[in-house]
Amino acid sequence: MKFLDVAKVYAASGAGGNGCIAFRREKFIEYGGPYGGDGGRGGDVIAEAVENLNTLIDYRFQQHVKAKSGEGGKGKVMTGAGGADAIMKVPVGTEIYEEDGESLIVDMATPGMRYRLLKGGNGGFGNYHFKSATNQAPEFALPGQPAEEKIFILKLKLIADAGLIGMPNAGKSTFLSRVSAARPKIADYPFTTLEPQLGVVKIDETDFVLADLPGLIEGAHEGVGLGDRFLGHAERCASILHLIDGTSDNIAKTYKTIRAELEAYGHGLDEKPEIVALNKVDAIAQAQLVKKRAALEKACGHKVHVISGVSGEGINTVLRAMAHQINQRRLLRAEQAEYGRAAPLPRTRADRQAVNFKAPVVPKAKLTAEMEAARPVARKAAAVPKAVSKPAVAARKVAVPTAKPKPRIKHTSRRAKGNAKVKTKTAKPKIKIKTGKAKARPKPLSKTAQRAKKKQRR
Ligand SMILES: Nc1nc2c(ncn2[C@@H]2O[C@H](COP(=O)(O)OP(=O)(O)OP(=O)(O)O)[C@@H](O)[C@H]2O)c(=O)[nH]1
Ligand SMILES: [Mg+2]
Repeated sequence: MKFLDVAKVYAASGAGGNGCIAFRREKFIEYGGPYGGDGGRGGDVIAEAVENLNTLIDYRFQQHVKAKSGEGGKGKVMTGAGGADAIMKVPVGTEIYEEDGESLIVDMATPGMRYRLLKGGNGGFGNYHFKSATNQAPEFALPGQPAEEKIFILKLKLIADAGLIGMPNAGKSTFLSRVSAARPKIADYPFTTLEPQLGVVKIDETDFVLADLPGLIEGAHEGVGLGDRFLGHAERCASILHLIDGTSDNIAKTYKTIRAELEAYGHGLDEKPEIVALNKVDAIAQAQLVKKRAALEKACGHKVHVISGVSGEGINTVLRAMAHQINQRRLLRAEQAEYGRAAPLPRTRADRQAVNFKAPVVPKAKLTAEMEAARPVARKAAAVPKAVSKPAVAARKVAVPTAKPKPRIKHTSRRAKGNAKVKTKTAKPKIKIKTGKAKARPKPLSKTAQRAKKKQRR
């Protein structure tokens, strides 16, 4: 698939549907009143970062993105259907700019991220909405809100962990093909690579994405050669591998030229940690190699790796140095994500005390001992409701156990209450129940006594 890292897109959201003017006309319903529904909402234009894309080529063929408009309202107070959103799928790492290409709107840096670029218009109110006591038959409705339109510039900055930079023919593509499964074009003429190539590298326990960028030459920042437009892809890299062709004559000058281009480009690229490697050592004599290496170390001021993309010499050492830098950044990002996360709300009392340092922090053991002492008193007080009168409280049964252990009363019949003695299901031990009411109640008469009483009354 062809690589495209800049695209211009004309986008428009959906307009809102118009409100409806309608009146209720039904048999047996006089003065039905206003009956027009609201218009539907227009669709939004939403950008979504997706993982399985690594080019903006789709926007070369589809430069216009338009969301659907909302439908108008209908009679019977029916609201119009909302318009569908237009989703712009972009590769992860795409930056979306205003039309000027300078003002950044959003950086779609994380997979699955969604951002609303344009808002759909709201639907207009139907005449049912304006019904009131003073205007019972409004003959007007509102039109839907208009759509928004805008031109966006999309710029893709590949999410690679490491980038390969250097002069044309330095052996960048050869190195990428050696360390990954990528198969970029390799040839002994300058500017063989015309667009960035990605490859996945595995060294020890680390996997990372390596980007092979087109070569830089003197004056690239002014547009010479392919210019510095692809350097944007190195901006997000944790590590930069600067390859220098060991077979060339003036190695120190080559190094300084590329550094000058990085500084001219800016965007923090010149401050990134850099690993310098002298390439094609298989084609250099040992005596010359020592001299060249010393010259390069003097120019860059730090260690220079000696490698060969063809023979594979020194490649693992360079990859390990890159992996170290990448892992360091990954750790840093993980830490930032951890500390940047909002603290959870305090749930327990101890948590709240930890947050609100003014609250006295009482040791838990001490607190429970005090509470234990206070608990029975509090329970007794709670057991007597205020609304109950004193005689009623007196009449309440008070069970006094005559023996231990204390049994539970499972069932008490009325007669048992009257007899002032209760037989529990467990039978033993016996419980005496003192009841004020029970004493006052007369003993039930026997049947013969009842008959005699009746006769007396007659
Ligand atoms: N002897 C030797 N030749 C190499 C080595 N690496 C690359 N070459 C040769 O150098 C030439 C250029 O290699 P590329 O990998 O295409 O160089 P590049 O940096 O990608 O060049 P551009 O894409 O034009 O920027 C090819 O002919 C390779 O065979 C190496 O380690 N040793
Ligand atoms: Mg190349």
